[in-house]
Amino acid sequence: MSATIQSIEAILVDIPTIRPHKLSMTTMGVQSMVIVRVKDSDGREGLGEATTIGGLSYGPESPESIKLTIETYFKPQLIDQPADNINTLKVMLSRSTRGNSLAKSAIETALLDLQGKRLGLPLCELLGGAVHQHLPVLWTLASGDTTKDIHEALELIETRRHCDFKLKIGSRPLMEDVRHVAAIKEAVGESASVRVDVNQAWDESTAAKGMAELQAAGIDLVEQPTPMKDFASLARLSEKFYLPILADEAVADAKDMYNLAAAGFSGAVAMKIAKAGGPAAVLDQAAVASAAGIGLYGGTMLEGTIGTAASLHAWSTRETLHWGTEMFGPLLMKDDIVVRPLNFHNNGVDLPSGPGLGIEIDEDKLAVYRRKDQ
Ligand code: MUC
Ligand code: MG
Repeated sequence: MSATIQSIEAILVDIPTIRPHKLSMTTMGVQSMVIVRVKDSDGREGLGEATTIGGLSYGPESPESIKLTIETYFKPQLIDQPADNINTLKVMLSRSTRGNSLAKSAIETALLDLQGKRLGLPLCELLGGAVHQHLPVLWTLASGDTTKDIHEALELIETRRHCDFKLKIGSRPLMEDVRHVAAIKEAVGESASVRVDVNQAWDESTAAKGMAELQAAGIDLVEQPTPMKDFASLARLSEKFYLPILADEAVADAKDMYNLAAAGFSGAVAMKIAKAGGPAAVLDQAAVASAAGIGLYGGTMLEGTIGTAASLHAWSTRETLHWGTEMFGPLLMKDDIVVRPLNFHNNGVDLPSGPGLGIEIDEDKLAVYRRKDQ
């Protein structure tokens, strides 16, 4: 008889960031994660994570709403069900619950981790196997201060922790942002790739001017310049400039990817397990993007080690990640809640080994950082 699901816990965890992380819509000083623990009748445990950016400022799910969705709506459906038939469990949740892709992603991750532990296989092998064991990782410069960002970048290049950078812009007047970006590009030089993320802050005409300036400054990629639902503007801008666009907030799942490609968009997509509903679900989107000739990029919601590892297992199965990944989330936090942190080196990170995610919770650290009033 197969093992059944016996308990599900969703734990709020708050870890301060190493410095303020400034995006166009908010500045983060702490990262709040929802850590999911699913236990089966054989005593095994699967881990998952759902993490938002700045509570509700980035997207419609908050850490508190994710905990509530999982404990109040998902848990009663999942308890006593066979743990090994993940597809059937996912169909059940998608029939009963619209949206809530972050909560679904944490559950899919935990069920895959559990399955991997049961079978003695790494999560990537449940997805067909890893093509890569080491994945490139860029770093986001987002202190909001040009001199600090340059200092941070040069140190990271020197230690070979990162050679590519993403800058968060969009909250300041356009030409101020352009000067900030151009100064950083000039300081890091030709060998470093510099990209920007506007996080939807521009209208189309500001974006056209911004892209012309950024193209001239030697920037390699412009992420989500215009509002997420404005597919037509992304398609028009992608026709106008050779500087490519990375669609992020616009594309959550395979269907969005299909619609954006059908609207005439070319460029690349930031895949995120949180937007798509999990490390298996996101690969449907990757297949649509690849079929449409759209480049792949391993995106993050600034997850901790559990969500980052789940994403790495998914990205490792793709032949080509045209723009690499940004799976640096654990490095943005002052501390971690796992026994063995991920190994970041050589401008990238190693895919963790061992059954499932290959990640183990440090119970003492979890006790320190779990929110006290839950
Ligand atoms: C985003 O929109 O890309 C990912 C990296 C980062 O610095 O912020 C996130 C969100
Ligand atoms: Mg983005």
